[in-house]
Amino acid sequence: YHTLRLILGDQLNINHSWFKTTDDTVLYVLMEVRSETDYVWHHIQKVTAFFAAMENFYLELKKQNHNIVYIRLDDTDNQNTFSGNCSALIKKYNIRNFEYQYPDEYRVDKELSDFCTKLDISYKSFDTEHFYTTREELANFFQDKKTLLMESFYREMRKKHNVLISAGEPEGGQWNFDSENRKKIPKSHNAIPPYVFHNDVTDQHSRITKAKIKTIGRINPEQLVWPVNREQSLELLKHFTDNCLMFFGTFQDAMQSSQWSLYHSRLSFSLNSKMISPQEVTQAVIKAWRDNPDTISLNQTEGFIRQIIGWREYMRGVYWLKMPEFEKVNFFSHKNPLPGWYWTGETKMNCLKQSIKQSLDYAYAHHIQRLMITGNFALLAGVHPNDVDAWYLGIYIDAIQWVEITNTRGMSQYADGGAIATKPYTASANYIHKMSNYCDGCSYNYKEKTSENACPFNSLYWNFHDRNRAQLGNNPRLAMVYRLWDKMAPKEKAAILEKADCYLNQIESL
Ligand code: FAD
Ligand code: DLZ
Ligand code: SF4
Repeated sequence: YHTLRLILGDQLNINHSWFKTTDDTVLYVLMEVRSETDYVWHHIQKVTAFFAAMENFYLELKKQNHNIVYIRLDDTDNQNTFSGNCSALIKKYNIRNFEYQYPDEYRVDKELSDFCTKLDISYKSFDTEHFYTTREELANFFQDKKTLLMESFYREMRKKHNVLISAGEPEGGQWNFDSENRKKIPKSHNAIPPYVFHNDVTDQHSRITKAKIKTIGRINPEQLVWPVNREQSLELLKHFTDNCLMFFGTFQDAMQSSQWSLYHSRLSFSLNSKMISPQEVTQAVIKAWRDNPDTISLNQTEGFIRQIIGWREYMRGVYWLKMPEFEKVNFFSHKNPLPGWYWTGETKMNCLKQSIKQSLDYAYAHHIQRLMITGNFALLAGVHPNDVDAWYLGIYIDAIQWVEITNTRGMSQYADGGAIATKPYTASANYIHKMSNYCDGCSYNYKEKTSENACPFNSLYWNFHDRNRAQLGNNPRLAMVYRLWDKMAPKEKAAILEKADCYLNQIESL
């Protein structure tokens, strides 16, 4: 072979121009490596899903007559890093040219560019041909602007890619229909069950177990629920447009006990591994909306499109703008460890118990559970963002650092001091009660702040704003919060702060 082409586990894009023609001088490689399985404690479903998807991709390329090697975890000559295995292959096959696609993660990007500068053969890197935007596009867009406002980036994306635009104007005369969305699930409403697969990943699972890789969460390796190839990813997309899109916006922020995904698409793993593209998801959703005007309204459609061409591309751009400094930011100087029950779900707080248990069961929680339950609590409790990141980066099926850290450290923990969010995403029990039925089955009382079994979110909420007043007091979006706090009687304030201290001191047993 003349050329070695490396494919990373999250680069499973069969429509990439690399694969348009076969070339006998090109050798492709996919590899299971400890550098990727061990940089954090991943959920076992995430590692098996990545391995299974990688193997299916390997089989597909083989079927299309490409030369490809697949290095398994248990191969005796596995060097367990991308660069180690590539070096060995370059030597073995007397390769004269090395090629790879831009990694989405800073760490891997650095590993590969360092590797290349040491090579004595030629090398070249390629776009992944997946995202709407390039790495630098967001930085260029915001160059002369003071803030990184998602909404302005999103509108630009709509116009540039002609998505939900008619005669130069936003479809329906508005860019955003959020005011029609975000309803609680009514008692009489039965949400449809999640569409799941039954993939047998016992092979991958036993490899991981034998290698003694430290993982978290639960799995039934005979029935992995996640899509592990392109066909299944497209099937999940079809299920979404047929059955979920019609309620997506309406119930986007709702949470319900024992309902682990409601009307969310669960396409994040398929997208982040690049088995499907954001363009085809966008097109399918718009087609479903146009074909079904009686059942699918614009607010559902726009709400979903904003996640794909807005938030997802935005987070990617922010990642490349802010890394590597982003890994270190800690605006509030938070230092507390993550409570141990984040790893077990063993807490009396029902909202946290439900959100964490389902994360351990399915490697999944939907956005509002991540932001307003687990993220909100960690922020109020002053947990070090490193601990928060390590948890989110491991536990979710879709967690790859570019989209994990921007959402966690940035959006959820406000550790960037407001680069992404205009105010910290905090809430007391009032919000959780409004958007879910969690409080109905809880040992704590959502209405209480200081009594014996008062909901911890209530006192911690005020404690957070009181202790961070120096940093947040001038934020106009928090003026109301501080006005309310200042209006409270000194005795009540003292009781709330005392209750918060008491809860923080016994956080492991909450
Ligand atoms: P849906 O609700 O159906 O949304 C559709 C798609 O839109 C998603 O698949 C995703 O690709 C995209 N999307 C939606 N919201 C966001 C967002 N805020 N940022 C980027 N893309 C978005 N998403 C990840 O893909 N990986 C992560 O590691 C990740 N970590 C998160 C951590 C925290 C603390 C928070 C608050 C959010 C995180 N998100 C992450 C964003 C979002 O919660 C998930 O993308 C979503 O829950 C995935 O489920 P879904 O496919 O059913 O999404
Ligand atoms: C997440 C993951 C895991 C668990 N294992 C592998 C692996 O063994 N080999 C691989 O190529 N990729 C894996 N991945 C995905 C990578 O971590 C991902 O490609 C990088 O983070 C670059 O974005
Ligand atoms: Fe969560 Fe408090 Fe409601 Fe319990 S009462 S579910 S802890 S918000």
